Formats: sequence, C-alpha cells, structure tokens
Amino acid sequence: MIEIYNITNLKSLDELRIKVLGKKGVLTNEFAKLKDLNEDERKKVAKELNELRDEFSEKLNLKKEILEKKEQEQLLQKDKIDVTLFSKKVELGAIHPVNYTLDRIVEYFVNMNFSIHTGPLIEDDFHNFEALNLPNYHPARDMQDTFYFKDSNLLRTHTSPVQIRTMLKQKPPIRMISPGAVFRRDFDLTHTPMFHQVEALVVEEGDKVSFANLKYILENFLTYMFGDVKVRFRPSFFPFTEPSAEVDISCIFCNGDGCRVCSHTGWLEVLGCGLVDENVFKAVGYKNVSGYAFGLGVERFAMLIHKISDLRSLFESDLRLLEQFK
Ligand code: 2NL
Repeated sequence: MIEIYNITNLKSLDELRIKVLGKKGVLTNEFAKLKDLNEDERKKVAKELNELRDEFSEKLNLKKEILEKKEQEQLLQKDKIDVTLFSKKVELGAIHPVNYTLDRIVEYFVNMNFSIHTGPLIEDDFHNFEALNLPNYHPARDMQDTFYFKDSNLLRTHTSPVQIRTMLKQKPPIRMISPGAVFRRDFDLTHTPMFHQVEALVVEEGDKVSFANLKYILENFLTYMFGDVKVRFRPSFFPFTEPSAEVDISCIFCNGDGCRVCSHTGWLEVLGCGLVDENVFKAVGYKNVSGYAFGLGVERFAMLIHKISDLRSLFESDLRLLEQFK
C-alpha cells in the first residue's frame, strides 16, 4: 500500500498493479493458497484478502486518476503557445509586372478559346524569315538586327516561327497564341536585346475570316486590358500580312488630350495586325484558307498598364521596383 504513494507515473503504477493483482501477483498468490486451509481459516483469510484487494484497487484507481490528470497537465504545458508573442516576419514575393501582364493577356485568349503554343528560341532561316514572306534581301534579316550563330541558326526575332511550326503540323481551323521571349540587336532607351511577344493566329478554311473578325477581337481585347479606351486602326505594312494595320488606343495618361507620353497626339500605338499574306499560307502548304494575325510587345503593355516610364527598370531586378507590385 505504501508503495502506491511513491509512484510518480502511470507506467510504474501499472507495473505495481500486475505485481499485486496480475496472474502471478502477490495477492493472487495468496488467494491460491486458500484451498490449503480449513474451512474456518479459509473464510477468515478470504475475507481479509478481499478487503485488502478492494482497498488496494480503490487506492490504485485513485492514484491512476491523479497521475492521468498530472500527465495531461504536463502535455498541455509542453504545447503551450504564447499568443501574445510577435510572429516571425514572412517576406512576401511579388509578381514581376511583365509576368503579370503576360498572365492577363494569356488569360484573355484562353477565355476566348485560343490554345497556347511555344517553340524553340534558336530558330532557322526558314521558320523565322523565309516562310513569313521575308525574302533574302529584306532588311530585317540584316546582321544588324538579328543575332546569328556560326551556322545558319539564329535567335528568333519574333514568335511567328511558332505559328509556322504549328501550321506545318496541323490543319485549319487554327486558333492559337504564341507567347515568349524574342531577341533583336537593339539596345537603347526604348529597346532591349531580349523582350517578350505574344502573337495570335486564326486560320479557317475558305474565306470565313475577315478583317471585321480581327477588328472585333482586338477592340474587345484592348478594352479588357486597358479599360474604357478608344481604339483606331491605321493602314500599315508587314511582309507577312496583307492588308496590315497598326492599332492605337486613346492615351491612358491624358485621356486623348495630348501629353508627353503620347507625343501630344492623344494616341498610343499598341500592336500590329493584318490578314495573313497568301505567301505565308503557300509556304506551309495551305490552300483556300483565310486568317488573321497580330503581334504585341509584352513589356510595352506592362509599361502602359503599370505606368512605368523607363523600359530598363523591367530588366534590372531592383527590389525597389518589385516591392511596389506586392
Ligand atoms: C508587331 C507586329 C505582327 C504578325 C505579327 C504573323 C504571323 C504569321 C503570319 C502572319 Cl505566322 N502574321 N504575325 C502579324 C502582324 C503583325 O506583329 O508590331 N509586333 C510587335
């Protein structure tokens, strides 16, 4: 009985229980000896033993309750948290404005049921120039504008080769965009040797695709990107489209009144577009089809959307710029 008082944990208490009441326990042993006694003695001893057992069990259960309570308290103490403590500061990252803009552009076209295609950054003359109706003597092929490797390979100057590759692999209808990095030998206030482009291409059999389709999707897209702006189409020229147009939006800085950003014209040029030139379809073996295409610079869109004045700040990984986009 005394032993119970000294026990400090549940495991030892259970060991004591087995030692006394278990199969080979001391008390169990005494009960077994009863059968060797005569009737009178047996009654007397059995009564004593029963009392002893009941008392022991009672004390045991009482101690068990106390120990269980104690262990639970210890556990709670161990897991205790101080809710008034200051938590460690978690540094939040920010999405780069170019990525944010690219995500929004892609989101629009995915919603419009365009599929996304990507392709190699290192291209050959056929996919980057020849198939796009850029003949050998075209100035865009100049070493001045294009990064060439020792062989005839080059860094793609636009993402159009991705559309060429897709048209060579698939038959119309085609409804795709090709986002990605492009490279040009240009480095000044408004040009970086690497920038990002998104081009779109829609091709259908027959004469289903018209300039009206192109105009609709671009007006809708530009409103999605820039809000309530006016959109205008100016006749232009690209070797891979005919007719071609450049697209302006009313200046988002001065609302079309004229300011430094829009060179006091009230308009900002945002992309180039047109109906796909017959020669491009010829180069990929398409006959009796119609289609539209357009291309835009992601950095330029990002600068307009976020009102960033210096293109180079998009490439400097300066945290002071990025922290503004958390
Ligand atoms: C611009 C103009 C443009 C295209 C890209 C294209 C692609 C194929 C066929 C025909 Cl496969 N056209 N792409 C068409 C018109 C304009 O980009 O100013 N980009 C920044």
